[in-house]
Amino acid sequence: MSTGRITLTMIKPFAVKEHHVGEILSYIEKAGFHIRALKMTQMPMEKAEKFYAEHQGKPFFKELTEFMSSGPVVAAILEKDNAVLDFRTLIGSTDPSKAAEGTIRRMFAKDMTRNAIHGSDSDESASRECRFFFSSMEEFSY
Ligand code: 3AN
Repeated sequence: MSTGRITLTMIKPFAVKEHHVGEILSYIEKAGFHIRALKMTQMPMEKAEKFYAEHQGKPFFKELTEFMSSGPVVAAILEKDNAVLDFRTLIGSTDPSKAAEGTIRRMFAKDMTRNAIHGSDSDESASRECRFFFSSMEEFSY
């Protein structure tokens, strides 16, 4: 059960290339999430493989890591009550054809790989992923 106040998101490369960063961040803030940290960065292949280590060996791993290292992502630490679950509701299903109306993936995703945005799947993943992208000096409570 995820009850913590923190989650990690990444706006994925094609959504950045297609200029959806501002609109997606706007949906996130309007849904009540507080941005504690924010950066644009590009993961080299080894970093993408580390971030998605739990999926190593799955048929989509190579496509996923190649895509995620193909261009810049926008990563953010988000804060809200029940952050992990509420954020996964806001982004919608991994498969955009199954994502509910009004979700970020329904609006911006192209397919399972290019599904626009990442959200942590548990409090434990959120902690690991936040430290993966940000140092304590890059995170703010204001
Ligand atoms: P989510 O991002 O919804 O938590 P995960 O953690 O199961 O989904 O998968 C991580 C990422 O791997 C997804 N965002 C998606 O880009 C990719 N992925 C997952 N399952 C598939 C699949 N069956 N085919 C292609 N890509 C997939």
